[in-house]
Amino acid sequence: MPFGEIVCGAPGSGKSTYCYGKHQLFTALSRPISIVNLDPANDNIPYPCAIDIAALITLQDAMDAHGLGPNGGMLYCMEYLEANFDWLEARLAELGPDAYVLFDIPGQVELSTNHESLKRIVLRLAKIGFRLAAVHLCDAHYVTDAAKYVSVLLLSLRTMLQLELPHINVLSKVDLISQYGDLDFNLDFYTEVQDLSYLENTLNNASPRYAALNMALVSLIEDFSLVGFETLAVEDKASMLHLARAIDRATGYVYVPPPNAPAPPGTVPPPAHPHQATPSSRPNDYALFSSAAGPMKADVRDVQERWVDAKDAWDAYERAGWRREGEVARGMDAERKGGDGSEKGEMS
Ligand SMILES: Nc1nc2c(ncn2[C@@H]2O[C@H](COP(=O)(O)OP(=O)(O)OP(=O)(O)O)[C@@H](O)[C@H]2O)c(=O)[nH]1
Ligand SMILES: [Mg+2]
Repeated sequence: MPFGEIVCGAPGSGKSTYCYGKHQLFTALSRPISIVNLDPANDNIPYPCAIDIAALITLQDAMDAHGLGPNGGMLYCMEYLEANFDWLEARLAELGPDAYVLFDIPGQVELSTNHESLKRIVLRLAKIGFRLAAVHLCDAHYVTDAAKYVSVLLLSLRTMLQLELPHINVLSKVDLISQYGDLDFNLDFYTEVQDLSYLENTLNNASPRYAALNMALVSLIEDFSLVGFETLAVEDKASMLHLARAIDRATGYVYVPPPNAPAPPGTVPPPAHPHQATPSSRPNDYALFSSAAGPMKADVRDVQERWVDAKDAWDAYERAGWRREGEVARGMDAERKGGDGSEKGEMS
């Protein structure tokens, strides 16, 4: 059964970078992954692209053929893709039944909030067997301003209601958040969408005229308590792994490594003879149920410490770690080459 993610979000929220980061991570983990670019305006695709909408239609084609501007052209491209869904279906079928597919969606938000084509494409993907989650990226800098945070909450809620998929909202580029000044509250206030009445003062100060309306919107979001956020710093492996796990839980994806895959660190090796097994042995502890139902390890307080409270100290600590790794690698390289700089043969 193929699984996948609809990677959506406002322009520049980090969708293509996330797809590329996930491709690198999953390739290193030997997990299957393919990326489908559905953004006809994506000229510089950073990742290896399994299927590219440009092979069907480009934004320029749509604009030239119908005298449309870039935004109208984008909507036309999505409608054209919907009308030619069998083109996409045939190419997806080539990826095989066990494919894990990221769909990189254009940043035009009406595609995921009120235009019907993307929704119908998603429905048809579900019909051909895809188990999908929507991964909705929002730039983390919006949480530094109460009014922008309210608009992000509304956008996330609207996207959720439109796509009707298991939904993960993500505050992307959290590594940059400290650049935008101090947060009024800790990060968990924003990610868990805690008591939003605390935003009242700031909202009142920003636009006193619409304070009551803002508070009505806020209480609507609170009443349904549907919105929450994960965080993402795409260069940070722990952050990517945490998000991947949250998405796996949402789709019900369980990765069982192939029999010849190297076991991850900490796995208890199987006994040499079956009769030597002791009750404390935990063979295959990285497989099915431990990955599906195990606890989520990372905590948003760790994210707060890493990227807000002690960012400089953590950056310095990581840099020192990379330097040490580099020195070790260089030392091993020099040893392998020998004193005269020539490669030592295996047999010498
Ligand atoms: N520091 C930092 N920068 C990021 C991160 N994710 C993305 N970026 C940067 O954000 C910018 C926009 O990223 P893209 O991946 O092109 O965003 P997009 O959502 O695909 O944009 P559109 O396709 O135009 O809608 C790029 O300069 C990325 O390098 C992140 O986690 N941390
Ligand atoms: Mg993009």
